Amino acid sequence: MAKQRSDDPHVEPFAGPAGGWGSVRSLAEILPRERIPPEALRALARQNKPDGFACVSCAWAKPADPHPAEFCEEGAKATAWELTTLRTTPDFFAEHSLTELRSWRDYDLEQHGRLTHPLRYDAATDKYVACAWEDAFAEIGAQLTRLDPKSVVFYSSGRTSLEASYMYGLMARMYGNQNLPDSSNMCHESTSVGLKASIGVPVGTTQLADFEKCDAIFFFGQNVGSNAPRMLHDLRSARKRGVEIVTFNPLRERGLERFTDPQNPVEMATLGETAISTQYHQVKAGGDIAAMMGIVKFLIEWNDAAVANGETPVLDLDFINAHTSGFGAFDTAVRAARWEDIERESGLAKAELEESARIYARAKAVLAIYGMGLTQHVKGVENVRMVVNLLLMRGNIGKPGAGPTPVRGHSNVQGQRTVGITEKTELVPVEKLEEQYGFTAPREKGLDTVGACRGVIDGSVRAFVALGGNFLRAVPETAAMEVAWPRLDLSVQIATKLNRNHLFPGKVTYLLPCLGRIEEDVQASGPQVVSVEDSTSCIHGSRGKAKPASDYLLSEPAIVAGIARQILPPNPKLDWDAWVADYAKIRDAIEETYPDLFKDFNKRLFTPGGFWKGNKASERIWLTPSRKAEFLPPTGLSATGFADMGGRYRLMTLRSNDQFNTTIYGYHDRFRGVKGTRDTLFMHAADIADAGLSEGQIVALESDAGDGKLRRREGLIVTPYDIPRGCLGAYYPECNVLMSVEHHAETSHVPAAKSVPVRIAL
Ligand SMILES: Nc1nc2c(c(=O)[nH]1)N[C@H]1C(S)=C(S)[C@@H](COP(=O)(O)OP(=O)(O)OC[C@H]3O[C@@H](n4cnc5c(=O)[nH]c(N)nc54)[C@H](O)[C@@H]3O)O[C@H]1N2
Ligand SMILES: Nc1nc2c(c(=O)[nH]1)N[C@H]1C(S)=C(S)[C@@H](COP(=O)(O)OP(=O)(O)OC[C@H]3O[C@@H](n4cnc5c(=O)[nH]c(N)nc54)[C@H](O)[C@@H]3O)O[C@H]1N2
Ligand SMILES: [Mo]
Repeated sequence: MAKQRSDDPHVEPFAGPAGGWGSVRSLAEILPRERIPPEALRALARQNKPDGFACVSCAWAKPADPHPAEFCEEGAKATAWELTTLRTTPDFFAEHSLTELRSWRDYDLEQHGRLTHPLRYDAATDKYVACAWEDAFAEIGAQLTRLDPKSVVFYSSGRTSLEASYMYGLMARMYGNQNLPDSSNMCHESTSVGLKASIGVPVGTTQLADFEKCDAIFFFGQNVGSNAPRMLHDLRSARKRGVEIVTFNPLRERGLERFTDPQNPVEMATLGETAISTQYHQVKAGGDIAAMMGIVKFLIEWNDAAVANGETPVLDLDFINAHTSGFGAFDTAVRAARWEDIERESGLAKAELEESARIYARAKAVLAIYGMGLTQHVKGVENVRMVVNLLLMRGNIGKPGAGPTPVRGHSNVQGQRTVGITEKTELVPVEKLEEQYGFTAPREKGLDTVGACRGVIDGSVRAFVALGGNFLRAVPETAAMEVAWPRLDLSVQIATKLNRNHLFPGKVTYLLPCLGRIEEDVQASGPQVVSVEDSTSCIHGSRGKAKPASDYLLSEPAIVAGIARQILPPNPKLDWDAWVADYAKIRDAIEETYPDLFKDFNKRLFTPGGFWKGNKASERIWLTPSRKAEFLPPTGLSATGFADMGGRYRLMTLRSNDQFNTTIYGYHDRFRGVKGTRDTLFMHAADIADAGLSEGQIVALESDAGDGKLRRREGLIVTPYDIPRGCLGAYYPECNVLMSVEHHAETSHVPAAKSVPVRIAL
């Protein structure tokens, strides 16, 4: 039986800061729940330290000079989640059929602890049963060999190491496809596409040291207190230096307002706290292009006046002339934009935008930090390119303290892309791989996440292999996907804990348990290390030391090799066994493929703070077709991609403070004051009144995608909240059922999870 949800769900304002005693208390609840013995806590102390393990939570940079305990509440939760002493054993599966488990909540599925044995689904009993690794590999191999490679998808989630990712991408290409969607397709792909087009690199240009040199930070759509809490240290020191932090977010997120450093005894003892944002603008969901348009409109106006009066120009005209292209068209578009449209689309008053523009115009070096609030929109790529437009106006790229700073999600999601997890041929040195391994690599574009979903639904995808993640729960269109999944010929899931995707079997189904990054990984040559790339392009070694959760676990590289050996002919140029025996050899192979990025990879692995793989845009070398940084006028002011109309709302699907993506740690969202439920529907009080609803009323949402399909989510509790009118907030992944797979960002195909058109139904 599924456990009952904690009683008395309610919402009350949270008065405390981010961090502080609240985060310490939150940990004190988690460690006993995961039955973590005190000695395991030592693992926490080694997190993000040279020769320790790279935290399995977020991708934020890890400083060379770490704090005494370089971990945060969220990192500690993620560590505890992996180190838990609870186990999901074959006995558990003997007791519970998949039909029964499908009625459980995400939380309860994972709360049984780590998977211990390789499992095969038995359709006769509707249960998973333990099997031998060699049998699993043999049958997976037989299935994949029989299928058309174009009908097979190799998904990966961004926690997987550089070593396993490189092997996985190579295996797919040698097998015959680049159907390599990853979690990045649902996340920062708008960054990868947008920044590449604008400045020639797919990643941010800044590093931690830039936080010490900036004098203003513009912060868009990232909930730092919950999703990258270690960055609060960097923001706090910037504030203490007097740096202005201008935030754009529909919600007043606590981490962006105030922070108490839980590792600072004085702040903790005195209940001191640092105010983070100096300006807070509650922009409408999808209103950032309009807001930035307002700012640049002021800059142009002030520049005109300065030039006319013979004063120093407000724009960095030398930079614009020497380094950029397209300014003329952009300038024309900005002058043509009307204030009434800007105010309506952003939801912000001209005077507010003027205040932000003043700060921008005064600052010599500006960081623009952003997250899912920009990328997960139909115009997500334009959002990113508008950030670049704003930065280029005053030369804020390629100088100390300035530049676009996308906050990546999973701890190695950026790195996976670096080493070949992509469906796009142009992002991979295919000729180099062909020469290195003696094969012909596919050139046909592979499936991304949206393509894979369409293929599962229309039946053209026949097999799905997942290296981590919870694809079926994280994607849009979850109801249709759950119906279609059992039609797959083969479903293979490589995972650490049971999740909802595992409960939907294909005709042949394996659930393969792997080591987590915190665990000791001993191979023929001895204990191994792996590596990850953080948000600032720094690469870190990671040494797991905890005792593995079970003797039957294999490492991710060993599992990939186990499959590869079955589906690929013997190759004198590639010895999978030798790679698994000694991961240093995989790193040598990575270095051979990417000599510029990974020079002396093995030697530099444990460089304090990581080693930087370099970034041409940060040197003002623009790898775009024009060899300049590109201004791009937006095609409109709204990022939502749909028209407003009566009864239609913009739904933002959000993370709470108590989850890591589809992993639900608990039912509280401390900073937003939510206790005991994830069924909250955040709504403006005036909208509640206008819609004739009342606080606490239970409603349904229906998607308003206009494609004739009914998508519905029941049981949401109407909750008055400080949120712009016309916008709603509710939690991901529970509301993914409302999302159409066709409602995604143009060109990057990131599902538009931050403005889902919905109506309220009773
Ligand atoms: N503890 C923890 N850490 C995590 C994760 C986790 O789930 N839990 N997930 C990891 C992953 S994979 C990722 S991608 C990141 C995600 O981290 P974030 O990028 O912070 O993602 P979200 O929590 O989805 O919320 C984004 C923020 O955008 C705001 N927002 C929504 N719509 C808009 C808009 O139109 N404009 C603006 N300006 N803001 C908007 C929301 O109010 C919210 O504060 O975190 C990573 N780290
Ligand atoms: N509506 C809506 N949808 C969204 C989002 C949103 O904001 N709103 N955010 C999107 C984003 S940004 C992302 S990144 C995706 C996340 O999509 P995914 O990355 O696919 O999902 P996760 O929840 O991170 O995956 C959790 C599972 O990973 C497995 N796992 C954990 N650690 C390991 C490991 O070390 N190895 C292996 N092999 N498996 C492991 C566990 O079994 C766990 O259940 O969701 C996207 N979906
Ligand atoms: Mo993400």
